[in-house]
Amino acid sequence: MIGKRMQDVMNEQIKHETFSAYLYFSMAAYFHSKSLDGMAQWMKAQAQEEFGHALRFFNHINDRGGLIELQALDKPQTEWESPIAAFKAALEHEVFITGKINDLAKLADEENDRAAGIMLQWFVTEQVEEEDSVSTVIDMLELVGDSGHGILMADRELGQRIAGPILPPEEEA
Ligand code: OFO
Repeated sequence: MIGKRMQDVMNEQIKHETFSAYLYFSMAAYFHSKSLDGMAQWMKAQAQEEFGHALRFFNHINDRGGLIELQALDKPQTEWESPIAAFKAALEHEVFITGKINDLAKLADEENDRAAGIMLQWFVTEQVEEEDSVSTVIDMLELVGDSGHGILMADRELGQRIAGPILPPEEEA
């Protein structure tokens, strides 16, 4: 059985992960409006991953007899100054999410909640990857600078990203 504090903070985390998806959909819409369809595709794949993250918390609360309570989402930002500004905002958001995961891991330790601790380990590793993949895009766009040709090449490259399943089949409840 999940403890009340862990249940409540995981419910909060469902909101944060779903907001991540919402924010990345908003960035995808921004990129489409600039005819950068590859970057839009990258963001849509990222948004889909975020739904998977929300679903992992949803399933964890449910599997442990807790109460799932969905919360209201804020409206995400809709415009950015440039493609690199959008990716920098995505990195800033991922750093925020990493902090939330670390807080959850700390709570799991404090409450001696081993089941949550094991589940959260996946997220600790995932956040390293999340920050790294956005940083790599930022590095690429910094190299390209203001070159229109370079931005189009980067757009083509980022459009190769394919969204995987929301959850791997073995984790679907
Ligand atoms: Fe869920 O990792 Fe990004 O936000």
